[in-house]
Amino acid sequence: VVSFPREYNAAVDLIERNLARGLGDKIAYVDAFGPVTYAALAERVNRAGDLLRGLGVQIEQRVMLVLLDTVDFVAVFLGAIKIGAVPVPVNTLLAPADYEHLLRDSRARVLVVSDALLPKLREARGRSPWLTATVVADSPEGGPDDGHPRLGALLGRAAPTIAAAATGPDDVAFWLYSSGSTGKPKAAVHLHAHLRRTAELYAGAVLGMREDDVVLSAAKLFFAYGLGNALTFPLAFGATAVLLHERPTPAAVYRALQQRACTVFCGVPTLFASMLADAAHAEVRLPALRVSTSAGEALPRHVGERWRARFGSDILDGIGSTEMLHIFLSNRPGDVRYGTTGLPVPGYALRLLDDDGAPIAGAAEGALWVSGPTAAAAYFNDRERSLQTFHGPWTRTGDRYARDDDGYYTYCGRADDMLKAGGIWVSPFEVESALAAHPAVLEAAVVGHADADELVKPKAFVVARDPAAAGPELVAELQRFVKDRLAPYKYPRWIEFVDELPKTATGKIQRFRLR
Ligand code: 3SK
Repeated sequence: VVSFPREYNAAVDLIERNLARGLGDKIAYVDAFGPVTYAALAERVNRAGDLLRGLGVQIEQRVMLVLLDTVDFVAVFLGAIKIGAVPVPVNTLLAPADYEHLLRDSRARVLVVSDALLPKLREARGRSPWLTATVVADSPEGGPDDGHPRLGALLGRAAPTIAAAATGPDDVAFWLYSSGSTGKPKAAVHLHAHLRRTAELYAGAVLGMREDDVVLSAAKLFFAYGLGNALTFPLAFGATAVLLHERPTPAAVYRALQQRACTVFCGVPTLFASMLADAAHAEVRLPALRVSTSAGEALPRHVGERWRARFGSDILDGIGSTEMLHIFLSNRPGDVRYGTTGLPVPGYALRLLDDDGAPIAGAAEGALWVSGPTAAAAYFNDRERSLQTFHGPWTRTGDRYARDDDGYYTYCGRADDMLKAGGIWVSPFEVESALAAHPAVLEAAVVGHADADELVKPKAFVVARDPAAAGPELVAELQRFVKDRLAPYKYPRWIEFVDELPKTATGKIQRFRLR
């Protein structure tokens, strides 16, 4: 792990190092508009920085990005960082009222929004007392601009070279909103040093990312997992990233993986399961793929094993968080234990705490805390929730984990999703995993539900692989299936079939909504 100079700017580091290495003509990105070389990207980053300066954005001021995954996202994100401003990429799937909160909370001065998404921000824009300009970026399908300037035209008039702000490694570089499972989103404040650190600790040391990699992330860039996968890591290693602006359906992902001969694929468990279940692509093989990663929620063992059997490469299940920026606990190439989340990523320390908050040694189950050099400095303007999460060098993850004698960690569920049935703790995740092992189940979520006597028991919401099969017979079959595998008190007393499960942008099941 290299130490940082006193003056350090993350955008300069991620972009200019590749030019110094002679990679100017190499393809950095392929998006829906075509390929972009490292030299062209460097220029576009400069132009974006210059245009933001021209709009009056000053050091430490926020710029909100509501952008689909195209190279414009990368250019505006890094251009803002280069001038010392603070980009705040936000979820592109939110409702209009959510954007009003985010614009006010962040006090963003400039909004850069994809034209296809502008209609959702029309009202929110007008209600923000801080916003001074809106810039509209082209999306592949097109959309309105309501008379606001187009990003492409502004970039064309901006300067191709600019001086970087004299920032340091501990300066604020960007914010990411963490949705959590309850409450209003809160902004995790990240520093210039954090991007390079995640690249070294996870992408370099765990994934072994290198210059000849071609990376596809199904997780979007506005999400910490996607930001690392498709922005920080490829740029840190001079690799190539493929950006998908559309929804990552199995068909879209298979197409991109095949067409671009991707070597690294970053997905989430539901997508891996749907790709394996997709009969239309049952014959597809992916010979270029050397490794995949999974995060967002724990990867069921059978999904990993079936992927390995089908494609001959592994999925490395890991866990990270918006607060820690990327993955801090993960399986390793050549050392994958499906059903577990593996070992701590070197550079991060983990501990399990008991119900009294005392650290537990050896094999045990408890609340997972993490310490490492990429932890957010705080949640912006939220002292109360910062105090609950950040304790000196330690960050409370809110997850429960079991550690075995060999030091491998297995996910037990969110601390606040645990339920007690008959006075005994039940991990919803354990029941969900048992259900997901049944061939008729695509995915499942389990919550506590009170029976007629007000006693809480597990209830399951199940997405059936074949909706026509969802009925009383399947309910009885699934209940029997779980009883055969788990302690009897854990079986779901009720099963409701649903079309899909409510999830956060990061793919975590929102059990509170089901409750
Ligand atoms: O959900 C995760 O495991 C994750 C991984 C990397 C970065 C961010 C998150 C939330």
